[in-house]
Amino acid sequence: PSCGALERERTLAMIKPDGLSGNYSQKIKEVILQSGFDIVQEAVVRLDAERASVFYAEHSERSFFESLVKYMTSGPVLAMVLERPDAISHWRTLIGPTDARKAKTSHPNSIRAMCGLDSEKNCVHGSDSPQSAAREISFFFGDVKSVTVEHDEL
Ligand code: RTP
Ligand code: MG
Repeated sequence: PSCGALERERTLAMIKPDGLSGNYSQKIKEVILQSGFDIVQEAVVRLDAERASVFYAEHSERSFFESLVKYMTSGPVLAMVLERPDAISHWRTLIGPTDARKAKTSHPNSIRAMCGLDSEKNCVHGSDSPQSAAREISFFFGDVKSVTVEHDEL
């Protein structure tokens, strides 16, 4: 249907290990709810190196990859499915630029300005496209469409 801006959309948000250990979850959730998102699903997850590498596979050739995997496995993360119209780009705008140091000067009201440290330890993640959102939501919460029921369970 062509309901445009009113159509609800889902994105995958994550509070990274530094955000959780720094006790920013409540503050970040307040921003989420005040911004009109519903938190559809949430889970605290501990990623191992293999899972973190799969999540960030698009960066596997980058010089920062090893350090990124170490960071993402340094403690548990909080994964959330957020829903509202235009959820993907709205959440990306709220979190601010990748480099939290830049965020503090150019986007002082952003979430990364509030709880991030530098270009790696930036406390939150957001899907960057509908394709990424679909992949990342199934990464954490499973793909409902692909669930199969064994015949003898029926
Ligand atoms: P994210 O995927 O986590 O939401 O972040 P993003 O789109 O803003 O940035 P991206 O380019 O996808 O990078 C993924 C994560 O890798 C770490 N990073 N470190 N040391 C560095 O130069 C560097 N660059 C990126 C950050 O944790 C970034 O969020
Ligand atoms: Mg990214």
